[in-house]
Amino acid sequence: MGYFSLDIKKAKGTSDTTQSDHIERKIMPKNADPTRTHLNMVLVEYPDGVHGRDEAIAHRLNTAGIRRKITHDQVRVVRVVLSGTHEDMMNIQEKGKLDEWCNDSIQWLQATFGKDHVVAAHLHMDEKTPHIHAAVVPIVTGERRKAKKEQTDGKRKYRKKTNSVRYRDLKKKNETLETETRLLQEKKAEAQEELKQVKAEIPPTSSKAQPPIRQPPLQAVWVLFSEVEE
Ligand SMILES: [Mn+2]
Repeated sequence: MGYFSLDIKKAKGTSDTTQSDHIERKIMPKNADPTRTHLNMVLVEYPDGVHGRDEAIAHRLNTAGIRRKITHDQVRVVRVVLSGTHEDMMNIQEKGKLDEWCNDSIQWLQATFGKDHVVAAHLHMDEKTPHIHAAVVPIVTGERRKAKKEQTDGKRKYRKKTNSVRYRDLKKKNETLETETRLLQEKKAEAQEELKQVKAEIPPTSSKAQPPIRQPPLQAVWVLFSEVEE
């Protein structure tokens, strides 16, 4: 008996372009065999007008009805790689069952993460072992499990501050601002003093701006050279 392998990673940043370029072979990875790249397959159909993995991710985010702004630190896509041991995958391929394996894998992804969230999937045949790269957009329509857990645990995330707490916070904030103001005033006084000293050290003649030296027009220079040469 062999193993099925599942690798799940969140993509960092606001787009996953580099990863898409590798998956779609716009950038050829060193370990890929270009003579077999034509065997790679797109396993999830894109909506009309959507071309490729990047657009599919963006399209899902734009059409999922998200009402709140997505912050820069929120995960936009989860990378899922499905494969198996080399022996098993070769065995599946030799028996002509790779299509079946792909179908099963896509069905599992859709059943697990929701059909609309599985926005892209590519079968790679040009590396050592056949595998699928899937892109899952992690949108949750209900409450997040973590938020729900916090509520049941009794620690509400946004508790209203009591007036005494607010008074303490505001007092501290004011004190900080006063200190910052004082420091800035001191800095300003120092800078002004320095400016005065430097100004006093400048000799009076050099303070006058020199008139700019006029360069002859370029064409005139060229004519001059031609005349000299001929
Ligand atoms: Mn790959």
